[in-house]
Amino acid sequence: MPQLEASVDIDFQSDVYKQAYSRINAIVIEGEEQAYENYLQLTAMLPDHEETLTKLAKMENRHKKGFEACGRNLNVTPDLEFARQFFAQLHHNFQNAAAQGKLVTCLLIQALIIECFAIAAYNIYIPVADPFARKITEGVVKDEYLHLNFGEEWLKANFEASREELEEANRQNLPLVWQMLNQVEADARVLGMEKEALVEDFMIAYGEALSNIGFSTRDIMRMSAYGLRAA
Ligand code: PL3
Ligand code: FE2
Ligand code: FE2
Repeated sequence: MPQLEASVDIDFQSDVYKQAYSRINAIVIEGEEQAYENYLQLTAMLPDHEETLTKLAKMENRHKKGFEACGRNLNVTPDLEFARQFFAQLHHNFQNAAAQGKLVTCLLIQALIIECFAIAAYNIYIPVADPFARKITEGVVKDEYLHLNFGEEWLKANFEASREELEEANRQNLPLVWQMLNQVEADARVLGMEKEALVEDFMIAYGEALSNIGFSTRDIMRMSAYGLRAA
């Protein structure tokens, strides 16, 4: 298990580690902040689920605080400007969809794509994290499964009506994930995380989600590799 052994060799106080951490930590903080805002925004489109969505949003706010503490613990200042750029396009697509009342697209972006990205990243990070961040991340990742589950359940219950919009939203947004992974590849490796492992875990989580919603294996193969070759 190279991922587990790697943690022994990592110098969490080295300049190269802290440099990489300033960007990855910022990405996670910004991602949690946007997730918080996105779930609050979703309450307007899903008033029946207002209470649940507000709970999910509050979890995201706690996650953000947890990851801010991880940065402070290592004496790292997060590069938030970098992180805003990192999320700019996905953020734009969510806002655009929300402005058009495209609930299905918003759910695909936040509850499926972003949550699966987070689940993959956090699970890969846990064995190579410093002890403080490991504890925090273990708590966070449990919540992310609840967020993913919310999206899955709603989309499953509305599968036939959502199907076409899901396919279109997948086509537009999944290629962004591969681009984002390319952008963090070098920094993630410094933290002991391999891009191949991130891609694999993302594919598994996303494929399972699509399956739970009602897509066939054939659909999933087609959809989940969308844009991967160009990346
Ligand atoms: C929503 O709950 C969370 C949104 C956060 C998205 C995170 C994406 C992380 C990609 C960067 C890979 C390294 C992660 C390291 C973990 C501290
Ligand atoms: Fe979160
Ligand atoms: Fe989440």
